[in-house]
Amino acid sequence: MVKFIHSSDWQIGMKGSGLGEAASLVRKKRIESIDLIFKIAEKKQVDFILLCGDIFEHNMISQDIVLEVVKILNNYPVIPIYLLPGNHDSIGPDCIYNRDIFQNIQHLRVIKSKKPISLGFATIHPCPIESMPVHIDLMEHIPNLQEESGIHIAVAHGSLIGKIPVQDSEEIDLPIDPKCVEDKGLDYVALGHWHGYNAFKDSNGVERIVYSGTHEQTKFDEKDAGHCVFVDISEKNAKPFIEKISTGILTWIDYDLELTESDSIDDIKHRLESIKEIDMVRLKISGQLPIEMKNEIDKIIEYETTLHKNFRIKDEYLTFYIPEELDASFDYNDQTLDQTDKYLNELFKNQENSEKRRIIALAITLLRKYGQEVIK
Ligand SMILES: [Mn+2]
Repeated sequence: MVKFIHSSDWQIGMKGSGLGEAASLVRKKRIESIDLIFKIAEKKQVDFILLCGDIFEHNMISQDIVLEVVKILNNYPVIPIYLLPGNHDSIGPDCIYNRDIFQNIQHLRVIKSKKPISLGFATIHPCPIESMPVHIDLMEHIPNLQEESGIHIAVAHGSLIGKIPVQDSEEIDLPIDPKCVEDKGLDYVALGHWHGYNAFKDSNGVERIVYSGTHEQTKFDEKDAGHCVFVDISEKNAKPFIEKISTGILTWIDYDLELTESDSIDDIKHRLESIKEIDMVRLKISGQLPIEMKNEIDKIIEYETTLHKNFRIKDEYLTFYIPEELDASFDYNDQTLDQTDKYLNELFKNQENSEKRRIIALAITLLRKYGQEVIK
């Protein structure tokens, strides 16, 4: 029987330059959330933690950041850690794990060779990236283990052939053949490289190939990121118990807000209520609305920007159309503004050019928005 935590792609030290002001927060949280992985490992009383590459964003990460990570690892000295480098923290003369600090961590073993690691109750079969690029199956060297006793776990950092749009193994970097489970007789294949959680079934319908995904989401567009995986395998050929456990501190959402003319301002506010607690929001807003709604929509969006740690808006599919007639009954409590509004309404009525009508309608909308403010 073996119990372990599978994690990967911490990408510590990543810049997050696409995240604007929130980048420093994302950098900080991804270090903090490492602690959650260890807390889970402790609670589950695992035999070890298996890290599947790209733990650091690159090999030149500053020593200050390295120290922050090592401090966390050293808070849990009884949990053995097996770390396979990926393509970001790649093996070589500059490898980040060559630094003295890592040699001193007694419970950490950085895996740089293909030699199987026997733990007695189970065997880890490493598939290190020895040089880049790699165009042959990373699992090629693993022998057939069908007749071998004990539980066999492979660990690799790469892409499963045929599970991403590029089908040809010659064209994908770091290829892994998904048939490795059947071909080699593996009980579990722990993978890193993809940032979302993903589990794949073997020909018997048993999930044995798993990407834990990153422990803390790095950007929008990552599906099902922010987890580690707890694995419990009772014996060779048994169905592994696999539990995806949340470790992400920051919450992210890509939210589509489709608006129609029949949506009231209250409806829109109500729909946005559902995302108010989310830290990182990318709002795609689309629809065709009458121009009178523009002010209110702008106000809602302006307020929404204050609710999140990072707020992106994509509104190129939101258009405002010009109605046949504008509501002429607007009272500013100011004679000059009343007359200006009336004048613009006359111009609107008499104008036939649609582009000019749009501009006049917008002018009326803006006058109504700011006119009231100036006479307050
Ligand atoms: Mn990678």
